[in-house]
Amino acid sequence: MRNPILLLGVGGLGSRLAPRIANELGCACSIVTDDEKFETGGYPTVLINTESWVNPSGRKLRFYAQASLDKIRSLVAGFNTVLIIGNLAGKAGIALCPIICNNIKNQRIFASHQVGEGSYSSTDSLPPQSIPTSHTDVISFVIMPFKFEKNRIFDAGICLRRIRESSDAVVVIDNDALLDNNPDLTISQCYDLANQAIFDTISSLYQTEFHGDLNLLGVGRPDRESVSASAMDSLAMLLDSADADSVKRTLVYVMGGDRVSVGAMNGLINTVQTIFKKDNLCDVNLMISNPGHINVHLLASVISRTKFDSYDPLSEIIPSKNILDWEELDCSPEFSLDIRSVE
Ligand SMILES: Nc1nc2c(ncn2[C@@H]2O[C@H](COP(=O)(O)OP(=O)(O)OP(=O)(O)O)[C@@H](O)[C@H]2O)c(=O)[nH]1
Ligand SMILES: [Mg+2]
Repeated sequence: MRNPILLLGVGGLGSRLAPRIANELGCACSIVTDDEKFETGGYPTVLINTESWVNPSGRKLRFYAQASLDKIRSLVAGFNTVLIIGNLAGKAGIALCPIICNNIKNQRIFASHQVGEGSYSSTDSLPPQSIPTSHTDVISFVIMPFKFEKNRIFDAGICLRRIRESSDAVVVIDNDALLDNNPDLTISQCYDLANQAIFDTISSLYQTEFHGDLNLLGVGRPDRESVSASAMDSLAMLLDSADADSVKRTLVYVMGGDRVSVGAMNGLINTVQTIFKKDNLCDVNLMISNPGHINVHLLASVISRTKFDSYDPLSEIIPSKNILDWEELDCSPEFSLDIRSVE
């Protein structure tokens, strides 16, 4: 990961979480949202203008977002790493995250093309920001819906697939796995846990290596008595979304690690290694945060199938190269027809 780093909050959750993390870390933050009431707090913000639509569908929102792509490009200009925080359980996250990732990727391809061909000179009409952003790395942090959010599951599955294609790494926090393994928690406690885990992971960025795969984030509960109990929560959450055999690499975050005994730490790592059967591939990250709480998160790189593939069942049969217009994101353009479509 290379400096300068930008945290880009997308949609409702992104715009709530990104400023909080940026404030703590002291790094740059920008927001893309469709919420007119969003208080920017001084952060550079692109507001998607949906004209007269009060509650546009996701596809309508995506259509209107295309008019703001230049503004989004200038938000990320000059940054070497962009960390996108988006909610694939939310309408805005589903609508905007894929086009933002795609936009940054295409810009990268375009810029390297220009440089590769040697056709760029300072007098070209190419905007100056195209050069510094030519190697922007994109790491996307996305939240997946609860299984009862049936209307979001399919779109979230497709959206995740698109984001994987245009990001250098994706970190997934699955609300559903969190709920499955902690049914006693209230929804807001679930949110807090997931958001804290994103916060902890991004806060320890400088000690973390992301691999260009899908990374699943298992979240431990801070109210457990021991590290191993908290680690079991994270493990259960991970194994809810993927098989242990498909995990290529695991990173163990121990929050409040200064208060954990060396014996407990050793036991924890041995257990994780046994489960994933990958000797020497377990990194231990000791994080001293959250005073008073000892907590374990697991970040696992997954190489094969996850449960999210089944969110879009056809994708398991038909590869994306065989899907007509896969590169074109579906949206609802504004046409003036005699037949009204009321969304
Ligand atoms: N983990 C977590 N999930 C959230 C949070 N907020 C919303 N969600 C998920 O997103 C779903 C939709 O909630 P919304 O409040 O519409 O989310 P939003 O990000 O504001 O969505 P938009 O307004 O479309 O941007 C919820 O049912 C949750 O699954 C949060 O703070 N943490
Ligand atoms: Mg919202």
